[in-house]
Amino acid sequence: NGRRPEGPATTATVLAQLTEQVVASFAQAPDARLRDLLSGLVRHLHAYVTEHDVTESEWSYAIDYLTRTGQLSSPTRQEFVLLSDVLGISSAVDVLTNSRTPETTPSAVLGPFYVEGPPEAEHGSDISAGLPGTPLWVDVTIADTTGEPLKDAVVDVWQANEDGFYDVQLPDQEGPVLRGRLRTDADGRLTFWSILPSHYPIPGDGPVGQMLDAVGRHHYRAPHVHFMISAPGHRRLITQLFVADGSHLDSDTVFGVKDPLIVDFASRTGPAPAGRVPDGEWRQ
Ligand code: MBD
Ligand code: FE
Repeated sequence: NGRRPEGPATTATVLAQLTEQVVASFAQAPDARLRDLLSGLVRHLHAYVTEHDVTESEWSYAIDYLTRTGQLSSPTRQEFVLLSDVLGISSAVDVLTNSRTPETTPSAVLGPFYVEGPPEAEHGSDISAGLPGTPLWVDVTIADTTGEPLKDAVVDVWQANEDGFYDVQLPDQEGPVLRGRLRTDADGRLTFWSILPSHYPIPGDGPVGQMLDAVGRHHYRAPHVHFMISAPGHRRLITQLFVADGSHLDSDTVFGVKDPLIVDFASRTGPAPAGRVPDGEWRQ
């Protein structure tokens, strides 16, 4: 930055005044929450550029980076959710959410690959449409916070394929696969066939991948299945279940693994539910 003739103390004073001026500019905001959030944002960002003595070229790089993050790399995908995820901000907001409303099963981050209105799936049906992979029989019971099974809960599920790609990432995939919407039965239960999810490299061809590479971080999420559970009169629960013998449980790139969400996807062989006879191993 070169020499500052007026000295650092003067610069600090000018900066502090600037911060207070901007914060004061929000004082009349009719929405108190908006005022607090914007004031806090400005305080933190001013402190950030000050502490790190950020240069104009660094700040314009940052703006260009965020601009690229917001650009569509495909018709449905830009990378702001992903950036929030790899910086642990999504997980921080999730921890706050969960601490406010302690659940029997913890929540987990939504991620960038939920698609509204997944196809309706029958109990016992196969949401993998015969894709290659280890067959997975999912049999879960949804209960309320008192442990009472919940009937007629709407449960959206989604996951990646054997190579770690979601349907929307596959150029040759027409329409949804490895997604479904099921309703719990009178016992709060739901069952379906899928395939075992594998560890998964988050999209690496955009600004987020560039940042991970620049700092030498790997791109992997631990294998997981997503759930979004809704029922009238209940808070919605968004969560994930992680495969206990999966990789990257300790180094999930979005910091999304919680111990109670790691479950045994037990190995089985032989005849399976819903009249299936898988060739080799299947999981439950
Ligand atoms: C995913 O599949 C995911 O679930 C999250 C949270 C972030 C990136 C990719
Ligand atoms: Fe995911």
